[in-house]
Amino acid sequence: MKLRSALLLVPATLALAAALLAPATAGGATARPGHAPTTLRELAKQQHIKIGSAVDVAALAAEADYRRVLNREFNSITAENAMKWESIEPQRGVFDWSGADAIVANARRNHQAIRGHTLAWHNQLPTWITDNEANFTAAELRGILRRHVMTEAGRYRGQIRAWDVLNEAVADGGGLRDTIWLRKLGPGYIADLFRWAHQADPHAKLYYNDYNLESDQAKFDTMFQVVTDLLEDGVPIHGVGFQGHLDIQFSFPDFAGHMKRITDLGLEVAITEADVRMFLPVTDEKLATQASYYSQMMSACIANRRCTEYTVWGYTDRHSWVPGFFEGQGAACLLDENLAPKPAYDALLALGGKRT
Ligand code: 9MR
Repeated sequence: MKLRSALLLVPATLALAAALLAPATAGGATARPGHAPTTLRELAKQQHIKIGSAVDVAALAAEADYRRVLNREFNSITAENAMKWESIEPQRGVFDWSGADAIVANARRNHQAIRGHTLAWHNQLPTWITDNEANFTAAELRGILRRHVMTEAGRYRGQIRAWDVLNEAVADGGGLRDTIWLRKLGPGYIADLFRWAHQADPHAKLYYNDYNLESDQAKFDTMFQVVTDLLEDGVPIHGVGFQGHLDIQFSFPDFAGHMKRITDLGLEVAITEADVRMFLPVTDEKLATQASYYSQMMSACIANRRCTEYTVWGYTDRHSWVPGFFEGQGAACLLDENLAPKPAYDALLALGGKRT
């Protein structure tokens, strides 16, 4: 298989990659050199973190090579779309758990932790909700949201390591995002969500998850205030997910510093949706920058003892959301369309060693 044969080339490049990339670690808590891992799963074990990937449920069912590499490389998974509201309850009261169940079953067979994504979001809601916003009373909509959280988190009770309870509720540039939930229920919906999720699955770690927290200071500040208020009110929140959708045209943002602000509160952090996009065509130089960004995100996680997980938003360019959302951009994943590892993959393996 392509990946296996390509892996034989890794040791030759390891020393160079390590020399180039490892020193980027913030705070001096760099991984010590040690036994070089040959898979991300091995790296995860050495560093005592979960290394995960978002899973495309159609590819999981249809592509044996996709499945094989997913299960070999990752000890955690997130459903890319299959656990979102529009997927599981497309019509009111009509549930379709097939995709989510298939992902959970595959993860359990392969001893992978599961990140639940996501209980409350403003995107990928079923039309029976979005089309009826004006018709629902606040009490009715609150009941619908509560029942959704209790049903979904309850179904997978005990099987989910961490839930993205609330996704992207802060606006770009700061302030709470104007969503159906905020408009109809007011800001109190946030605490409600976490309390309901905790009731439904008391052992799951409950996260707030968002993008650009490391680069949009006003957005970070609003999130920080929300999280601090929740903690002061005794609401069960355990972590903040930094999605990590990066673009090599921008400089590498301060993950370590922003993650530390959160972990200083006693919370966990995780990189939950890492990918690093570029304008096509791909060049060696762009791939080197991409490798450095993936590696620096991992280093920031390894350096922070409360960073529990590093999940990529798809591991192969064969299945990536990027080309469909950013015109002219792509090649954002660790492996190419043929599942051959890119320099970014080697750069992550080069961080192998003992966690200090
Ligand atoms: O990768 C997901 C893509 O297939 C969907 O079409 C898209 C719809 O908004 O959502 C993508 O996943 C998003 C994730 O759920 C939340 N953070 C941003 C991700 C990329 O858009």
